[in-house]
Amino acid sequence: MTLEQTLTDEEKLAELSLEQLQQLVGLVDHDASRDPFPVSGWDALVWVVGNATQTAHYFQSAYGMELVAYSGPETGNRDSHAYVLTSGAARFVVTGAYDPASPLADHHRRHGDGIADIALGVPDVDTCIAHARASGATVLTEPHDLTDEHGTVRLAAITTYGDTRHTLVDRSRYDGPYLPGFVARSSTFVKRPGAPRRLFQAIDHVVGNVELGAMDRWVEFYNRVMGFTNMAEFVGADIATDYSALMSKVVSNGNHRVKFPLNEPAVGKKKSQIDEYLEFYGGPGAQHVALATNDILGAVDALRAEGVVFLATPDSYYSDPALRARIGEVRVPIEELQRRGVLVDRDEDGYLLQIFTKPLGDRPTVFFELIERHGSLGFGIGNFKALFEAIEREQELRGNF
Ligand code: TYF
Ligand code: FE
Repeated sequence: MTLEQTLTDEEKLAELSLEQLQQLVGLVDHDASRDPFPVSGWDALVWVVGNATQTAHYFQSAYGMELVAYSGPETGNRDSHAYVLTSGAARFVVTGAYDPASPLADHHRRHGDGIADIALGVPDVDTCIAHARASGATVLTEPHDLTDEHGTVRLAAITTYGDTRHTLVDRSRYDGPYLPGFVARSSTFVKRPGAPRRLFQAIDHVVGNVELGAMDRWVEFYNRVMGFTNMAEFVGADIATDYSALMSKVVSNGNHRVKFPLNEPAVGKKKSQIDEYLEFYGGPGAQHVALATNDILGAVDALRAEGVVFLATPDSYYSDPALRARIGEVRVPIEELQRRGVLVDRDEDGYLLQIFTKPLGDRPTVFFELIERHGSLGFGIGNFKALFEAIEREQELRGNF
């Protein structure tokens, strides 16, 4: 298939090709001309944390991200620190209160470390906002321009689940390092000799946890307000109570760069991992970010060397004959996956390799997934049983079950 797509600026900067993206994140062709709310891709994940200075350090030292821009008291921002980090086309903005009266301090008091803004790149902010408003969305920030010597960015924001928002960003007339108010800043890190150039290339999906009974409402929100369509993979009531304790559906934008699985708790014998999240995050929010990599083995090794801890996968997972038969041949011997606890899933389109970290911060809330796709456009449904058992073991260690 040849893709009639254009690369985003972030992808061009990261020297990624359409073919690579097709493999990495399952990019598909899409005619945006009849899209009521065209989305080009991710703009940034904006984190609110208790100590942005140290989280920015962690994302560089452990996750190999590169610092590219900064805003803080020295640049005239008396409210907060903000560090802009990239890895390939992925952009994180890590923010934390400087002024004790900053709204970010309140956000952190309520939610702990988390993702406050899933910002999306759009070619036309005003068209999106007009459609969102007409569809009943709450507009948090009206379309407006921010200008400096690098040009103009047009922005607006709408609300989504919990205190999470989607800022819509058109940076086609801007060539600064991030936004007006930010200055370019580069890492002071010296990478370990032999460390991979970057551990992940793009964001694959961001999962939202919503309250019991709210999943379908949020699926419908993304359908109606943002023109997102439903993807095939879902966890229905039939399998939810057996082992997963959650129900899940996935929506995506036209070109599949942006994929949002949405989970709600299922009532089962144990307290759902989604209930645990909702209790500790203080409501709905972003549960995990899947980072697309073309070398999950190298990434896991590099992350482990920096002390990142992943969920353990029991050896029985790899010796299960049913799994072995279903998985068939993958690009490395199963033993290489087993050594690292990497999970495999296969569907009619191909296979994927994935692994999950433990929660990143002090609360049992947001965590990362690493995903290496080989044709599969799914989310690893074949791994849900093994994965959810691993998550429940952690929940029990925390005393939340
Ligand atoms: O995004 C997904 O659907 C997979 C599976 O708590 C998943 O990564 C779903 C829920 C969850 C952890 C992983
Ligand atoms: Fe996932």
